[in-house]
Amino acid sequence: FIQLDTCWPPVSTMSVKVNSAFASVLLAFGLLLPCQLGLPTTTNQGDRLIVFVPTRQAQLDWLELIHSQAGKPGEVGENVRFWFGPGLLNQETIVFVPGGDYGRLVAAIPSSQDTYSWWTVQKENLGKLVTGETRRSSDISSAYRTYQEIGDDLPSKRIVWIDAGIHAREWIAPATALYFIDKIVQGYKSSDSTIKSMLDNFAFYIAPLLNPDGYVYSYTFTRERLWRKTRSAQAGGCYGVDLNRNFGYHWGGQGSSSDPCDENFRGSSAFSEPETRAVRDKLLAIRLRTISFITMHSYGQDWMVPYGYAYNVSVDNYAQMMRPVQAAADKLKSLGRNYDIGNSAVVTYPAAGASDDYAASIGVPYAHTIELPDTGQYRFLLPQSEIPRVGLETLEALKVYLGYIAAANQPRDE
Ligand code: 0X9
Ligand code: ZN
Repeated sequence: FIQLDTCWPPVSTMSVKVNSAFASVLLAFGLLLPCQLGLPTTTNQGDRLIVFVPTRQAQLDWLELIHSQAGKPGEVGENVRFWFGPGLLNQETIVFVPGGDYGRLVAAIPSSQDTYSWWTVQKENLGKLVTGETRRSSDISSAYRTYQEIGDDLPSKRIVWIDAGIHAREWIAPATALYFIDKIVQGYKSSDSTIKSMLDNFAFYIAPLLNPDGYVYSYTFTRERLWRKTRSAQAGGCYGVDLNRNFGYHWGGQGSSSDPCDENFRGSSAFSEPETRAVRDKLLAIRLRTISFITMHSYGQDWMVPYGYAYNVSVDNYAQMMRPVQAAADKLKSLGRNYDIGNSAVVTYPAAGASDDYAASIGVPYAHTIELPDTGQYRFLLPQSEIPRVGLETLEALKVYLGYIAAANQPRDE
């Protein structure tokens, strides 16, 4: 999951959180701009790091004794921290000594019977490092970040949800989601005013690959490039569920199949799949803050509005929902790309159990399936040379769309 956010005024920061609810691997990175004040101040003056090299058993025994005194009130070793060791003879033992304990410890060190000292102070000014490290830097990776900066949530922002890759073969969708992430991060850093206001207005929750198993299968060239579903084992020796038929709103209806071998297999029950459950659980958790839900697919060049589980069913706020969509389509048209807009069953076909319907059903004010290019020349096999154009036009369209929503809507309170 990728979450893009900025600090609420007056401070500004941006964080990107990536974690996959679907894979066992957790990937997380922080990406920030200057945000908050530095560390709380504690005095660690006089803290030192001492390196001991015991060459005699008595010295090693003494280190063990000090080691055993950790946390024991009144003992010399009470506050001493062993960062390394004690180990064997002739091995370094690294010890952190708080400033207030230094004198007492040094007085207790058994004197060397050799011509050289068996210990040296490696860092006299460790306290400065402990307290003096500030994280002020506009560069993502050149400073340590706070928990909040790395991924805590900012409840005041309205959320824009963007997902992609729920269908394995629709490769342009995850590519476009990644393009979007890249450009808004770059744009924010370079103070692009439109992108800055977009990120000041909204928190972005972006899941660029909702169906990783299917995507991997499609991406493995010896397998099936045109695979659509997941890869879970099903009855009858067939594989996969169409995740976009597995959501729990009018699950089982038109355009979905009960046949595990069918491309539109809906699964054994609503939310039978971990991928759809993960989406559901996250969406429910952020429901009241989420103003827009966008799921990216291909192909067809359509920007759609629920409901799509049947013909002649519509959301109550259809007209309201269509306004920013119209603005987006106008923008796309000016960029030479014709999009069809409207009710999803009409624009494509009835398909029950899809995520756009589910998002609308739980009260998200704007919910869309976007079918990215093209319209039939390459279909699912759009060459990757098209990524920059599709990425750019989609970014421009989303800017217009979100600008419209930002102007027309206040935060929800329910
Ligand atoms: O069939 C789908 O899931 C989507 N088209 S695709 O070719 N990408 O598979 C369209 C879904 C539209 N939404 C609803 N009908 N609810
Ligand atoms: Zn699709």
